[in-house]
Amino acid sequence: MLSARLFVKANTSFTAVRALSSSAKVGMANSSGGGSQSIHLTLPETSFQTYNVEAPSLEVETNKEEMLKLYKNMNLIRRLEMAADGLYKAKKIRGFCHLSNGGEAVATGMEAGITPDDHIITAYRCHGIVLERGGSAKSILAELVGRADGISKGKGGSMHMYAKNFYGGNGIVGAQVPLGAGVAFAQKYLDHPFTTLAMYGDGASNQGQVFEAYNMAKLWDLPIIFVCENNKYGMGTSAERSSASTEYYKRGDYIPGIRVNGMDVFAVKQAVQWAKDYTVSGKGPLVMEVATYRYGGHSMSDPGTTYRTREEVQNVRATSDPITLLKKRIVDHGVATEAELKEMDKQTKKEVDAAQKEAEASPEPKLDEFWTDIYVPGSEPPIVRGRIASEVHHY
Ligand SMILES: Cc1ncc(C[n+]2csc(CCOP(=O)(O)OP(=O)(O)O)c2C)c(N)n1
Ligand SMILES: [Mg+2]
Repeated sequence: MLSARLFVKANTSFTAVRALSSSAKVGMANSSGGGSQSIHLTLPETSFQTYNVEAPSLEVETNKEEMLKLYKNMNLIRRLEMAADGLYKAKKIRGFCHLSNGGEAVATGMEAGITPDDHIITAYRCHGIVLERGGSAKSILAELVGRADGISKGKGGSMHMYAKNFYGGNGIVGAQVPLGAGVAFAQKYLDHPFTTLAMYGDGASNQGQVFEAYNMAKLWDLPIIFVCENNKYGMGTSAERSSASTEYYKRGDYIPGIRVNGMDVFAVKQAVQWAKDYTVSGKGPLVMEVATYRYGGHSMSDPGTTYRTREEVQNVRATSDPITLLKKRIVDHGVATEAELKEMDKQTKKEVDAAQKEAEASPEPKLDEFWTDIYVPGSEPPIVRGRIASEVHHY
């Protein structure tokens, strides 16, 4: 009974794949052909719900090049996570590992809506964002298997990866939210016209520190977007069980908010672009709830089937999958055929397979690396203790 109720709830905020194609049409603003031919999309009205702010436009301009790039990136994330899944099951990845299958449109849409100079901080479900922020598939997979070519030199693992203007990969639920406010404060202090996306989950949304960060951000009108990634569960607890209100976009009270269909990469891009303009214009913070879903368990140690039904997962896959949604748009607009996209998928798989091979061939980090990247060079104390009291390193 409970799972049947969740099943319905989990799908109310998604837009079915079928609903999108009817409202889209191709424009010919630039008839020179190739990647620059303008394509006009009208997003479904269900794409956005707002709180104390006017919604972004549903009219979107894109082109062939962008559509294929978004498709490629989302597929790359999915393949990468599939490779991680296999490596974990083969016991080549140890420790924690949280995958983001189902949530690809969030990472890809966010990056498409900002520039590399904007900032992102998130929790542990971070592989796709690292990829979007410029980390290579090889560097991410090498990090997962603890090798020297890893993006954190094999010392961080799944939850602790960084890239330019990306501050992790944080394992403590919610802790990244005030840190994100700090990053946004730095932008304001330095007079930089860049926004910060501070991401957290539905499970983190009720923490006190989230509301403390909201308060400081509004007091100082910081250029920050508090992105609540509502994937319907925090570990094995549904959003409805943990939150007295699941309207996470209204949780900012005095901060305006927006709920976005997080399964539609163009809706995410449009909302983030709009939110960036809003937050850097001096109007202060926004709360953005992205409605998404995770196909896998919370982490690799959770089969993800004890607190929800297999039918629920299958139903989301069948009706709201972000990659299928974009694929349909691409085909409907004559940008590429199913066969051409299949060929692209094959190529993406090959790339990830090659990256995995290279990652596994990478050496383990040298033992000297135990003592690096702890302090800013020049600020080290005379000694640092190792794993046991007698293991001491002198700088
Ligand atoms: C302070 C703290 N409390 C508890 C945990 C254990 N924990 C890890 S993830 C998680 C659930 C978080 O769910 P959500 O915020 O919805 O993120 P999601 O995993 O769905 O992406 C919990 C309770 C933790 N890592 N940190
Ligand atoms: Mg969650």
